[in-house]
Amino acid sequence: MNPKAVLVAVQLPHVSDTDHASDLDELGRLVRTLGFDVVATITQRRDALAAAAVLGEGKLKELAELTGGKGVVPSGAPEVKTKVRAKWAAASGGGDKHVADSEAADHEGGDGATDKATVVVVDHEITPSQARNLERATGAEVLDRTSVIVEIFHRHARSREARLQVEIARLNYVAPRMRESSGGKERQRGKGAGETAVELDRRKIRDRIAELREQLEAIHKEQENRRHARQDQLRVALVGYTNAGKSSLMRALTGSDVLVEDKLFATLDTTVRALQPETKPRILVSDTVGFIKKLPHDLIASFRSTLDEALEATLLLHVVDAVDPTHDAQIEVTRSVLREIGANAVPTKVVFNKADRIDEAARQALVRRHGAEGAIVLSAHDPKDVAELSRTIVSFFEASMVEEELVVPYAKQALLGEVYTNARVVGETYDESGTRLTVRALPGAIGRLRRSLEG
Ligand SMILES: Nc1nc2c(ncn2[C@@H]2O[C@H](COP(=O)(O)OP(=O)(O)OP(=O)(O)O)[C@@H](O)[C@H]2O)c(=O)[nH]1
Ligand SMILES: [Mg+2]
Repeated sequence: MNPKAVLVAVQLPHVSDTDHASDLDELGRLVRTLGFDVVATITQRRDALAAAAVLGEGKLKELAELTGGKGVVPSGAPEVKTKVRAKWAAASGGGDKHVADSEAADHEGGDGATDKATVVVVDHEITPSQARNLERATGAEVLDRTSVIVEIFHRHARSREARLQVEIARLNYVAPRMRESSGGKERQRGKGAGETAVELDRRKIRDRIAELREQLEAIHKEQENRRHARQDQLRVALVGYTNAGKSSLMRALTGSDVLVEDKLFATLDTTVRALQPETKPRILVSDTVGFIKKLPHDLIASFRSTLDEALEATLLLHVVDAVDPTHDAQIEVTRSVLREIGANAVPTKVVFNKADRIDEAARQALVRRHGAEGAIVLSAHDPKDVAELSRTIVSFFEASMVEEELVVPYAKQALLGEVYTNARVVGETYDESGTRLTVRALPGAIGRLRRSLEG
């Protein structure tokens, strides 16, 4: 049996009912991705979050009935650390410690009150004292949206790079919240003058972040070299909201076996594969991390290098889940993240995916609204659609390529391989100056080849 969670949200005056509902729906999916059953949702219309514990007194009691707490914020000394915070604090101590995937199971233990929810997830950024008060009133662990996302990233991170990035984001996220973490007082007493425990913790965290950044830097150097080697190649990147079907399209377009899951943030690493059937020169397709609204800023920053892949693409396919009723909002989120990373100048084609799950009227509505911008409506599960998308990609690159003549001197025949990788050779003759090749390639690639042939 999965541990149980209750969602909590305040509907603020400027938020419409539909936005409120879709926010909560998405939060529910995030929480389920983390392995919880969502057993209830408590919402309240208020002008602002209650300063003490997010909800007003009455609603707080209602919530506590689901979690088995008292429903009031007790006055007096604070409680013990929660598990998640304790783990974060432990992780900041050093070592590549990672919370095992069994973390969700931890919540099951404890007092054995299995019918009660053990976690309360708040759909707002809350202060540490609001979190603590809620914990004390409910007896449950309290997470906010950001910590849920950070935790999913943490679970799904596979490569060393993604693990480092998530660890940095966790530390960045936890450090500013350390001030009120309990347990500090006692340690402080034992320490004498100078640094307080909190300052010590913060310094440790900063040192650890610096250390992690160094390791990440080394990985990035390596990647940059690899990217440099690929810079003349034809590159298309799949970007878009989480769960839109980027990896599914990646699989279909490249015949690869990247992970596809009905989970949010299934993909955290960028994978690069050649478009199938292979073209000359070949076209590389990259799959990227998905976006989500209210994505914590430091998470965007830490995944920026993963997204550099998108920045360097010649073409972006912006994949949209045509079935999701909120896809317009998802398109906006994706566009704003692309702007933020500076990828908004890259030519982009919008691809409405999962067309097998919408009816003809909905399909036509999409074409009417977005067809003029060149949007495509398709299904990653339909081989015909995928073949057509593939042809669209190929013709995009064909249109960007130019045909020119290159002379490879006999002394430089070793460069022939490079020409064949980065260009399509459509004609070949020989004379006293060397091999004369008529090639088709992107103008940048031809320029670079020319320089290395003449240099
Ligand atoms: N019916 C239908 N389902 C699809 C289609 N494309 C993807 N899906 C499903 O949608 C879910 C998400 O697909 P993914 O390809 O993992 O999505 P993603 O965009 O890579 O998601 P993240 O990596 O989590 O950001 C999976 O359950 C897929 O099977 C489609 O064309 N039709
Ligand atoms: Mg994916």
